[in-house]
Amino acid sequence: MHITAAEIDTYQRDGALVLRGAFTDWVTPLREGFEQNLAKPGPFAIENVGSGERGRFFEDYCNWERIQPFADFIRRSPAAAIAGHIMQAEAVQVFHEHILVKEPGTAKPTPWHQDLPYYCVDGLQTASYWIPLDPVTTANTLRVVLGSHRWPKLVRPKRWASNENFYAGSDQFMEMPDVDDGSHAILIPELEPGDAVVFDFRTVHGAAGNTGTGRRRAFSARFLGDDVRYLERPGRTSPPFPGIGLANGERMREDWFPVVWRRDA
Ligand SMILES: O=C(O)CCC(=O)C(=O)O
Repeated sequence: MHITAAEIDTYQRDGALVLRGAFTDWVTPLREGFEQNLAKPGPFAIENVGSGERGRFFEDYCNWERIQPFADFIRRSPAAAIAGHIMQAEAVQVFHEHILVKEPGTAKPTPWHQDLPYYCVDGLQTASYWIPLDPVTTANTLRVVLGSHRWPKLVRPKRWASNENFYAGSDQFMEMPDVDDGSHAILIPELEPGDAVVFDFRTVHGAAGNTGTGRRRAFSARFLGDDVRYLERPGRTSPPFPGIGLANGERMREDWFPVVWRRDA
């Protein structure tokens, strides 16, 4: 897929870009990957809806090496190359994949957040894909606050299930401002399966619940550019990567986070 200079500019300016039809051929294999993942969740799987509430909001991540369709997507789809171009990077490492399943009748929203504060990395060249595997409308799609990747401070991360602070006692973050008051440009795209929103790890995003009648499955692949380095956070990160063995400022180890694309010389 050819990425234009205008699309690169949009990504740099807005911290997000919509790619229509970019991964249509990957919808069937990724759905098969979801079935494998749901049948055998990994050690970090999360249920965000308690037993007293309606619906199910399931997440899992870091399973791509054991789920062939996910590994194929990361290594063989155009995702890494597109990420490299829009991040203006020379090489791209995979960080991890993430699946998010909201079953019909789930009121639980995904709260506004940035991904970077949950992660054990820092850097300006980052890209996360959000690829719906079911059609989404303005009622249940991803919502993105345009330009929020340039906010001067990171937003305090919270636990989605309980809204508690993700880290104990840290003053380096600001509280999430009110962005629902009309003061911010918010992208709320209707999408078909295989379309994508790609966004910077610092871009604020969220989603409503899924109160309709169909499932809402979204696949995410997350990529790192040249300037990304390991950063120890004030507690266990999400994903946690136990035993990573890196010190602050080190490049992410290539045996865990392989280089999946390089710019042609
Ligand atoms: O799918 C959702 O509800 C939220 C997705 C998200 O937060 C992410 O991909 O980082």
